[in-house]
Amino acid sequence: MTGSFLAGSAALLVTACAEPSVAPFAELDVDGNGRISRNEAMRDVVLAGLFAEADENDDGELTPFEYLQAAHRP
Ligand SMILES: [Ca+2]
Ligand SMILES: [Ca+2]
Repeated sequence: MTGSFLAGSAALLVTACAEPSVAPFAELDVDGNGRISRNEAMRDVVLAGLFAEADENDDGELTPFEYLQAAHRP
């Protein structure tokens, strides 16, 4: 929890109007393997910005759970 991180998030929220619209999971999972890789996430500019934060276990892919956490983050 750092001040600079919070300041960055606040700036992002202003830009994203508090409710980021992320493309549907199925649309982003191009190869249909049930996970969104970093390359797949790049198709959605909002998710691309959230990817590092969204990938909670840091394995380079988003599970549906990780995706939902990121997509519905306030
Ligand atoms: Ca995939
Ligand atoms: Ca992950």
